[in-house]
Amino acid sequence: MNDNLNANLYALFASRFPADRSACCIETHDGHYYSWDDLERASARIANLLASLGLEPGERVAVQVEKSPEALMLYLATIRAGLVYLPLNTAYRQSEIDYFLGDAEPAVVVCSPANFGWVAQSAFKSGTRHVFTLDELHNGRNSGSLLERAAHHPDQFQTVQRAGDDLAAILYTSGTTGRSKGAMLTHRNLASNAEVLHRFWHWQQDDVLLHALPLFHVHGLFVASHGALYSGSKMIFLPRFDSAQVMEYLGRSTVFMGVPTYYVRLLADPRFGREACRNMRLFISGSAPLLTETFTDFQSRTDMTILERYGMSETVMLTSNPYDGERRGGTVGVPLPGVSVRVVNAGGENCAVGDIGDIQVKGPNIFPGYWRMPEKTAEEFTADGYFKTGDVGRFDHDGYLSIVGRSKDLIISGGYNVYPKEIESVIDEMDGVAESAVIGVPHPDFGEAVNAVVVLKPGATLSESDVIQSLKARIANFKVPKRVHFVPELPRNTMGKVQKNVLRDRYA
Ligand code: MCA
Ligand code: AMP
Repeated sequence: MNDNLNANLYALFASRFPADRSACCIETHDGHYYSWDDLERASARIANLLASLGLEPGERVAVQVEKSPEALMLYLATIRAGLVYLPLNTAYRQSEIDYFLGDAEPAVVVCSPANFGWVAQSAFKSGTRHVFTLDELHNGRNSGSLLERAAHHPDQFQTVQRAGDDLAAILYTSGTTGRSKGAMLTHRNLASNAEVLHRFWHWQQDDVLLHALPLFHVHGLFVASHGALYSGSKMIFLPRFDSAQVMEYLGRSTVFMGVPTYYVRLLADPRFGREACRNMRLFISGSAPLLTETFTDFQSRTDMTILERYGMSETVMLTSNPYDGERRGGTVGVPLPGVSVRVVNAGGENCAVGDIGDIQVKGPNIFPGYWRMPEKTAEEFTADGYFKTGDVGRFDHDGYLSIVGRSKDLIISGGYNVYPKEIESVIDEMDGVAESAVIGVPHPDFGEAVNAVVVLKPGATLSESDVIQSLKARIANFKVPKRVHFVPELPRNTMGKVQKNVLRDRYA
């Protein structure tokens, strides 16, 4: 089959890797170098291993591992083999993993050795046939690790033929009501966004991306690494964001992407300024609102302007401030080429310039729906095919979009989404709790911090630390409230609905 006709995302990337495959593709913080050739061969070996398991195209490979070049190779191998990649936040605990694996029913699960026992248990319960660790030692041995097994397979692999609308990945996003939903993303969704961002942000092959984001979300995986893979540019991989380490590498990098917390933390270091950024071409921010204060502080400290963009797991990137034109603070820029963005009123009509309404979007990057949730999917699209983002915004006269709020009850803490409903359900199950409300309050580092407001049953003696400790055992740490406030009753409106705005004002 002609590879040019193959809509497999990997085939697209491979067609754009540098001619010199011995060039450096990934450099790690601990001094390891991987060439493009290494990337191709390692992903071929893993793809061969996956193929040898007799999986059908479209089966899921769920992955909860620490960030590493090998994790990226596993992602690429999954795509190459025609399988569907399901990345999982390393902070997720057992009850969260139980749900994701039960819902997605992956054929393969890859986890870290420290979690092997409970993840394997959860995986086999959900019908998973194969559980691996990636390459780390397990009980002092590395037998059974995916990479060790893959080493016995050939380093050439014919990328599996896929159509544009075949699934490439599923990303779980929490729901305002009920459980998390798996946003299905196709090869076309991801390819179209990579192409558009490549042009819009003026990626060049000699760019060097300083990669400090996690690899299990859209930002680190589909925006950052896809940008570098598509333009054949080198990446410097840091295991996590650390401002001192980022500064150490900025002098050798040209592009950096982060959530607003990264910029707040860089600016908190007095050494950060023009000199540190002398080699840099582009700083991009997204995943949460960038405060105007951070935007202007950054400008005055570095003489550079952060480019803010906006996206979602369901849609990848939607809007961006321009590369050449004015980057306007407090806005997320203009719709990307090929993406249609509209702001509508309660009646579904387009709002006038400056008027606030619901943001709806359409384009080749918009997901086809939620995994095994056709009714939920139907609810989230309009009759004319626009996806309802749940974000609220307005356009200005020059076509720049500002996000002014959310119609969905969502907290974004340090770039991670937290859905109050999920945390409230876990708190409400605790002995002694009558009811609870979870809110986001402004936080200097995380943008918003999760706070819980709890009403106890008569006679109950739970303390703030009891609630926090109990939550830490059950949910990912970034979702755990930083503060728990006890009140005799929750404020309600005449309809009986909890007035979260009153609580937000009280605890801000
Ligand atoms: C860690 N902690 C947090 C967060 N991260 N608390 C609230 N919010 C957070 N985001 C807590 C831990 O539970 C721990 O608490 C304490 O902080 C220290 O943990 P540590 O791991 O050391 O924190 P850190 O390394 O400083 O991490 C903070 C971080 C990280 C660097 C801001 O959260 C991060 O990299 N965030 C980026 C998220 C991201 O990639 N989002 C993109 C989503 P304790 O001590 O009590 O245990 S993709 C997306 O949104 C869309 C599509 C888009 O537009 O991009
Ligand atoms: P996720 O569900 O993780 O894909 O997060 C998507 C949500 O993050 C969007 O619906 C927005 O609410 C928010 N978001 C992403 N980028 C920005 C931004 N630049 N400014 C404000 N909110 C953003």
